[in-house]
Amino acid sequence: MVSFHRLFLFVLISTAVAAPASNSQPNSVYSALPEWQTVAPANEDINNSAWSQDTTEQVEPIRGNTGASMITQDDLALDQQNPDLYARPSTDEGYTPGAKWPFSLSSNRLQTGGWARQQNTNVFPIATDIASVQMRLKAGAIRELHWHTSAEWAYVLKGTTVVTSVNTDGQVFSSAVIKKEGDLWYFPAGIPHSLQATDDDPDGSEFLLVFDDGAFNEDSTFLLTDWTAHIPKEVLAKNFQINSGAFDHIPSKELYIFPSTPPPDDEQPPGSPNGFVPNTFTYKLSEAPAKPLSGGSIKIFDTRVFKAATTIVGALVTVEPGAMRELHWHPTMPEWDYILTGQGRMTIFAASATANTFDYRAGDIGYVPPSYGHYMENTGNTPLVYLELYNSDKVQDISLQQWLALTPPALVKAHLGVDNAFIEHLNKTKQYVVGSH
Ligand SMILES: *[C@@H]1O[C@H](CO)[C@@H](O)[C@H](O)[C@H]1NC(C)=O
Ligand SMILES: CC(=O)N[C@H]1CO[C@H](CO)[C@@H](O)[C@@H]1O
Repeated sequence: MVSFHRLFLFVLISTAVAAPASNSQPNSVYSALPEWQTVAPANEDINNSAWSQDTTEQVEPIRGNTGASMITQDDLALDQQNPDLYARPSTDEGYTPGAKWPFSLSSNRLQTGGWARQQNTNVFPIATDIASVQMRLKAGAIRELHWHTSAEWAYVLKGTTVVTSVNTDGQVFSSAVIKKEGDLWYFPAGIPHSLQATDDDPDGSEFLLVFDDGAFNEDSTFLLTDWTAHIPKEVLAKNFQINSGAFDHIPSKELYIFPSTPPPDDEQPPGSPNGFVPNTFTYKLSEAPAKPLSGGSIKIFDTRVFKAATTIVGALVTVEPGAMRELHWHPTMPEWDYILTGQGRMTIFAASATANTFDYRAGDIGYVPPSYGHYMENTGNTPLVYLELYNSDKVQDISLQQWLALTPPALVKAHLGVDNAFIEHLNKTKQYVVGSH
């Protein structure tokens, strides 16, 4: 059938080329079969998940009449959590890099003051441009004074954290208490800072740290105590112009995360003769209004509202059950996702007939390289809330629907074989999150 159409098309084109040129006559090429009719329509086979994510049933790698049962032992819990891997949709093809990393698979560094676990290219190679750390500090505990070569962006998950910082002009960062879940902080690359949990919450605090470099390693940051432990005492004494006895108690190795007394309420840093940092290092995302959408809501933050955060920007997205973050891509920005609550699935389209689907739940990380087409669909019965972050200074995307709505209809029809009703239905406004259908 296909070859017949191809032949037919060839004959028509040859005729058109051979015919004498005439602008007044309809060109015979116009009667050529549209290309979409010469190619088999997209597969209508089973395209939904073979079972719901997190089912407790015995699952098998079977979809319709493809696949077969598994006859040896397998990790059933993981199979149940990942229906779109274990029995992938028929629309998946080839192999993209893995685009899911559960923090549960990160090796957790336990300290007397709390813990920290990280995701970077060591464990999640696709994420070349963004790494992350989840950290818990007990009430009063300190993540010691330090700096690092990448910038640090943070999202408060729970509790109150006091942050301190000083910039290269000796200006001090003042409004330092990050109280609310959903608020942000940001420290530019190389700028020193500290974090300390207060006892506002008896559990202290927990937060998500995101770095603008996929190879970032939490164990390779520059720590105050690690440095002083590696400087001759007389050099320390000369530097501070004081007797070396002042350093009798400096630690012999780094402290990293350690217990301490909770800071008093509203403790302020020492006043600086140079004043305060010009662009504050915190942003109250919790107080920013969410833009309501047909399938949920979105809060976008970038340098237009949070000036200091020049390398990590993004959106807090809420997708109601059955709804979906629409098909889109980001022209040049890699996307890093963190699921806060609920569950969802995402297919990343890598061009060259390559697309894989991944299932996510709270605590999982997703990643989408620049320009890869994708969506995020809520597959659960509760709202899916997640962070979509980009290593960029602006939030930018191309919506598939908006693109097609703003393209000449004949061109769209020639590609997809859609009718006028579809063309009229296209919305020229970016939807972000579409409702269930
Ligand atoms: C297009 O989308 C906007 C925003 O969601 C909505 O307000 C509007 O009603 C839609 N227009 C049509 C014609 O559906
Ligand atoms: C076999 C199957 O479930 N096919 C479905 C693929 O998706 C479309 C659109 O949701 C459904 O209409 C089909 O029933």
